[in-house]
Amino acid sequence: MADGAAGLSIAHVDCDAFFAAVEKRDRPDLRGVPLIVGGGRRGVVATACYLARRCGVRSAMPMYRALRLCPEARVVSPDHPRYRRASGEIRLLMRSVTPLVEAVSVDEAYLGLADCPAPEEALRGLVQRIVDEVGVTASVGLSCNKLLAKIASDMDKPEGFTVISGERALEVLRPMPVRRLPGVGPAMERSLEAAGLCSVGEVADADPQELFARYGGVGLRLSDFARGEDWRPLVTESPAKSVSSEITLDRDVADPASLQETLREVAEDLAARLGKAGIRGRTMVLKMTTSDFRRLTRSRRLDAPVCEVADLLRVGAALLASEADGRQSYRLVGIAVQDLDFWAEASPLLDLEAEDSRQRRQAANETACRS
Ligand code: TTP
Ligand code: MG
Repeated sequence: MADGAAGLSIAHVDCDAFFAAVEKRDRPDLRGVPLIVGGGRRGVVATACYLARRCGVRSAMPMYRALRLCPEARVVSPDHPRYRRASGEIRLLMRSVTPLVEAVSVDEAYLGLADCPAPEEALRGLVQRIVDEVGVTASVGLSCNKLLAKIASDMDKPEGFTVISGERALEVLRPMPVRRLPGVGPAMERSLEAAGLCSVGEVADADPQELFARYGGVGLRLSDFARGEDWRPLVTESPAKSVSSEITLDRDVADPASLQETLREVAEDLAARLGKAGIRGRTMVLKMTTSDFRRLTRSRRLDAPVCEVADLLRVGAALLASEADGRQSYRLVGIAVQDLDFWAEASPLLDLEAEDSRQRRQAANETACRS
């Protein structure tokens, strides 16, 4: 069949301010006002509507800072079951366009449209159905590979519809800052900038051998990306087996109350990742490392799959209580969920099996001060 229209074979669809959009859909009193979804004990912004973003509010920002930037904002706590339902409905609508849907997170997916005779028309129809039938808006990027499709969907948010043809790719990419390329986080960005590579065009012009010498395979991939080349296929099934989060304490802790406090942080982090990825798990595993580096795991099979912080904490706390007796000290606390239930079919791109290990600056007493 046709290779899409003029090679426009991959779309990236990403809902706009997703959690906030579902809230505004369900609560008319929240419409027309700046809205922040988030909070919880650690108090970070999950997302903000575009009105609140005008004041500078962003995902992952501490709530106190967000409210300083936008004092008139309304704040609501996340309600994941409602977001999951909307996510599932959107996924079904996507599947009515093509069976080739790679879900990247709860509100975002790539669609393979190589066999679609009129991809642009099909996508405009999809966006309209998402508005009419689910009640939220989405932005679309259509191009010839994943890299360009994702960049395109982000270019004109919210309610954007951006097509980047192969011919236009370099013109669009070259002026962008390097952090727009997949895989460039803050550390990589600093390193590239220190080497004088601030824009995508500068990376494209750099000698690939030098990038390889400096960054290994990642450097070569960046070089490809910077020239608009991306051969990653669509992956419509996820191999992820477990999702976990853990905290390495920077000094050993024996006090059960302090360990429970650490567990709470781990549970909040894991719940946020599960919520974003659209995953639940039916088995929970507590992982601990003792001060003498023995690793131990305790698991429990549950009656129903879980992803909410309250459930993770309830089961995790019970497992921890049977382990931490106040005498043994520990250097790491983590939890994982297994037997995954992919209500939003997360993508392996999220690297879910990679353990999210964070170093704590202070041990449990600092946690107590912050709470
Ligand atoms: P995103 O698609 O990254 O953000 P968004 O849909 O809110 O806004 P945008 O218009 O820029 O796409 O994430 C989808 C949802 O995932 C988001 O609504 C809330 C949740 N989320 C978090 O809980 N924490 C985070 O740090 C991020 C980035 C998202
Ligand atoms: Mg989104």
